[in-house]
Amino acid sequence: MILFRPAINIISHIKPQQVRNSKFVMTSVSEAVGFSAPRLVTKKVLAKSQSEGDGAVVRRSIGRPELKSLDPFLMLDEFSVSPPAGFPDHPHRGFETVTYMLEGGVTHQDFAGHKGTIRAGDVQWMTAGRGIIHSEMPAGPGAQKGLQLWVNLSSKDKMVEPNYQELLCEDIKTAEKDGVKVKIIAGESMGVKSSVYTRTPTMFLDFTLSPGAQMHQPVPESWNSFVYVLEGEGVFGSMDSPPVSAHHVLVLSHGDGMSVWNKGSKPLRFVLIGGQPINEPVVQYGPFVMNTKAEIEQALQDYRYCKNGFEMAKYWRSQ
Ligand code: FJE
Ligand code: FE
Repeated sequence: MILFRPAINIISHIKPQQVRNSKFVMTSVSEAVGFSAPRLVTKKVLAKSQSEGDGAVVRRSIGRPELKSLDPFLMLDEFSVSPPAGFPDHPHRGFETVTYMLEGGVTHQDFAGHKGTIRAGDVQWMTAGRGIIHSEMPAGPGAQKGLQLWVNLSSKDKMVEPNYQELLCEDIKTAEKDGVKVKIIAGESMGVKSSVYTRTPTMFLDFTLSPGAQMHQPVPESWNSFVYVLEGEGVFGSMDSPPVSAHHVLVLSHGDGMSVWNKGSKPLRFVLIGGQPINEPVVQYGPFVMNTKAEIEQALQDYRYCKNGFEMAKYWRSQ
């Protein structure tokens, strides 16, 4: 399969003047890379701070009223928790939570005795499946920061046994070329593959581009995808689009890949997340995400009476 072709579609709308003057344009057309159908930005939303859990602050991007969900994604929060704030004992059913630490650490404890701390650069990919009750609390003084993504599960996976995949920073594969660094949390970039198993096929890439750098990342054609900007400013989708700053989410159109340029003077850091749509009805009631209202009623009953996956809840409290 040929992933890269000369970017006729990208080059065509650039004036010759720009090509000569801009250091961001390749020196010859043969060096240019692009896609037969480049993904463009269809929606840009600022993730404003709000409070969540017990005194925690989150910038919600996916999941806010203007962007309720983007199949298979239910929520993306950029969170900051300082003691005594946190996310005390709460349940989940029917989806996965992916916690990726940016600064500091978060300690999690669950009702099955699973306990641990993830720190900057570590990721926890938790499949709640039929049920988890856990706490997620700051691991040290001051602000502990990260991203939490909720990935839906298809009806056949909603009631699977809960599972954890934990990757320490040093176990997360990276690739680097021409001023572009990428941490491959899920999926593949620059020929490097993550070992994380995603029940819902998902890509989760953390890119840092030096000033002047550009990159072109293939994304499976039919997947939904979005960018969340963490630091700096980036030009996404097409070369002549306006730069986008931190805390914005960009929904991308369908296509076979996305291009980015760092035309700023500071490093640009963003995550590119994509997933295969599940195309099933979604009924969400807080931390329970099922296909029907009846299944939500069932989840509430199971939680209340400690049944069907919530057995361990009977006497458990986090320490
Ligand atoms: C939750 C409210 C919540 N974003 N980011 C309601 F806050 C939560 C929840 C989180 C969460 C946890 C971390 Cl560590 C990071 C988060 C929301 O736990 F699950 C419901 N239902
Ligand atoms: Fe949780």
